[in-house]
Amino acid sequence: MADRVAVITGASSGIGAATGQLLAESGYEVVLGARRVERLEALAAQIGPRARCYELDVSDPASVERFCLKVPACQLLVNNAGGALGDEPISSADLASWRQMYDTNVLGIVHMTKQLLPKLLASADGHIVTIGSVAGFDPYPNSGGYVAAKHAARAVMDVLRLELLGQPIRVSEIDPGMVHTEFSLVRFAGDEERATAMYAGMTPLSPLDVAECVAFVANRPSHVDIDRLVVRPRDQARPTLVHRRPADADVSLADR
Ligand code: NDP
Ligand code: 8X3
Repeated sequence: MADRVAVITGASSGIGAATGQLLAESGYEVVLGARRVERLEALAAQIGPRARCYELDVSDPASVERFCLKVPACQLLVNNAGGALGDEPISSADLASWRQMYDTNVLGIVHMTKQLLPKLLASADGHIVTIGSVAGFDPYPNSGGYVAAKHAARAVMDVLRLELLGQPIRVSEIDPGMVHTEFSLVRFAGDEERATAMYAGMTPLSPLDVAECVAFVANRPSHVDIDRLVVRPRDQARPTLVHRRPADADVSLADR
């Protein structure tokens, strides 16, 4: 396992950072990518010699190409970079945000796959793991751009699996429910009060909970392809159905 290389996008925070750390601990060499390089460098220093990091904007094909040129070989690609922007209804959709969410959550997967697929196949045991979301199969109001993007990300993974049948590569999707990361802070444009309120009275998943799912999926024997893994907090049955202890059941996203 010591010579296996994993590329993790969006590794400067949350699920991506936890995945980088855990995969390194389980024997991978990890190549970390994100736009905030100083954060990547801090994480890489913490992980030690098993980690390298480079600037990466998955929505920019030139940035993806530059990044991937620095990765000579690769067995595992974790498409994690992504997130939601805003919580307005479709009637007042901010199209710039919709484009950015599509560029990052969907085309980011395509750009990374196009660049790394030859190396993944050359490894004779490649694996693409994408962090989707429960939003990718269970729509909810006031996040149409994110819901649509995660549905599209799921479609991309499903088509890839069909197209790559017979090749030495697995295609997996992990769909988390609520995870306590910077996700809500980004969605609410830095409004800490709203972001904190999202998790009031309930216990969300931690980034490590999801990283452990990535490691589990990646570390199955080569012939075992976990197509899809859905993981939620016990307190969340559907995106909009969250159990909250009454004392602090104060929510900011309309119908949660
Ligand atoms: P965070 O906001 O904590 O992390 C998001 C990561 O994505 C950051 O490292 C950020 O890095 C990176 N990123 C964003 N845009 C780009 C880009 N254009 N190019 C490269 N990296 C980018 O959130 P999470 O850890 O929660 O999110 C990780 C993934 O998990 C996302 O795909 C999200 O949709 C998904 N998810 C999250 C859930 C949650 O409740 N938190 C639930 C279900 C799925 P930087 O800004 O430095 O580029
Ligand atoms: C985000 C998960 O439950 O907040 O991808 O929609 S949820």
